Amino acid sequence: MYSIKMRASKNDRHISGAETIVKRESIESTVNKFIKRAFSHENGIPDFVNIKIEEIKEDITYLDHLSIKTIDCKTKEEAREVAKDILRSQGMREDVIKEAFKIIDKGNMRGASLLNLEGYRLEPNRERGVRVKCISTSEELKEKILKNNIGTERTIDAIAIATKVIDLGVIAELCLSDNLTYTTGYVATRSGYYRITNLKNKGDPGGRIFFVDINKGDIEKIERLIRDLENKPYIIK
Ligand code: PML
Repeated sequence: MYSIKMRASKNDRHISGAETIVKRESIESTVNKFIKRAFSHENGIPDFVNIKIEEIKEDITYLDHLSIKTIDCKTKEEAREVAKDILRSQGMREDVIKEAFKIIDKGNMRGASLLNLEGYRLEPNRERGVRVKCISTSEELKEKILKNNIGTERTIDAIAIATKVIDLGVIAELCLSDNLTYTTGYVATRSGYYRITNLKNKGDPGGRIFFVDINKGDIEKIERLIRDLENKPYIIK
């Protein structure tokens, strides 16, 4: 199996990214699809596109996806209350939740932020953040999501990320799309992947926060988690 990753930017600003894990015979068609995606993103035409193809030598973890539920909200305020309720139910403190939204609303996040239960940011490089890589959604799951209207194309990538991070011990994930017009975000926990409509307004920035129960001094644990988030291969079915 091979991991394929695409990253597109303009003037050093991230425009879009995608990744998957495929068999040898699907490499070419996947690369073509990713090139098309890079050049047809509503956030702009890139001046730099990076495509990386790597053989996966590690064992791949095959995992069932978190259950998906959509919660319809009419306004950003209502949506954020729903998101906060879910985060509170996982033991997150009010000030930490507030900090999480503040980080996302500031914008320009390239990767996710790791926030611990005391509200300390644990990612070693705030500019870069943490990237969840080496993941893919099975063809069956993609089809199920789209055919049954459980979610959208964006849900396909996001459910793989959310299922992987929760499996690796992240308590909850809060995500808003960096796509300027995509306003549905989500909160993921062990109990499911909650899509929340209108979690941001059109034009607002996006970002990802991983809430973790790790002390800020526990460097070994932080490094292990980042290594696994970035490199441990998962296929979500
Ligand atoms: C992103 O743009 O990558 C975030 C996607 C959020 C998807 C929410 C949904 O399931 O619709």
